[in-house]
Amino acid sequence: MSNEEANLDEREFVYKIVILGDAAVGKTSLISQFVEGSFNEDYKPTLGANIVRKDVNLNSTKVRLIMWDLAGQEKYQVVRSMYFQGCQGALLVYDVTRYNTLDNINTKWLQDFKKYVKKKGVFILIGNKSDLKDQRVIPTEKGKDMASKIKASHFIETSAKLGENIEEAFSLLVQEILGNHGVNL
Ligand code: G3D
Ligand code: MG
Repeated sequence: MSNEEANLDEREFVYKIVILGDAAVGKTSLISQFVEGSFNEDYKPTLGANIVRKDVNLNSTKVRLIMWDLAGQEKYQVVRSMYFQGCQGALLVYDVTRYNTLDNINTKWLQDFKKYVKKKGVFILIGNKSDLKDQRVIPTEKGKDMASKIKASHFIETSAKLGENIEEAFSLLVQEILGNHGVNL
């Protein structure tokens, strides 16, 4: 096997993604579930952000994900440009038990993402806390409607508490980013 072929077999990519959504929708919980045992975070107080790394393998493609998670929403206002710098994708997260968290996806979080991430930014919509069946106020259909309205690449409901659909959610975003960069799996 030539060197070139060897390289093709072991491609490595590094992508920065941001997790966006109102306070307490479950952003940090989603990351903790996804990263599991190898939880590895680096809190940047000046940015008000946790930066968490995870390596994922899709077929023979290695992707190092650098996930930026807001720690306290107030600092975000002043450091938005840093937060979004070099970002290739976003998880837009709302809480199925609180209507205003879905409204804010379109009016707040997506507006920021579009403003600061000009080219090649992909995003998926996540309705979290699907395990809280009695407290749910946003039906699945409403989430789907919002996803098509804002042209999200995908829509998925998750439970960070039970660990449901977490791998799937991150994997959908990674595949979308790879596709967006012309990488065929
Ligand atoms: P944030 O990072 O978006 O601010 P967190 O949100 O991850 O800190 O979660 C906020 C609260 O929601 C936490 O509860 C957390 O346990 C809970 N939570 C997150 N995801 C889920 C979920 O899928 N289901 C349920 N039932 N709860 C969830 P506390 O009580 O620690 O504040
Ligand atoms: Mg958090």
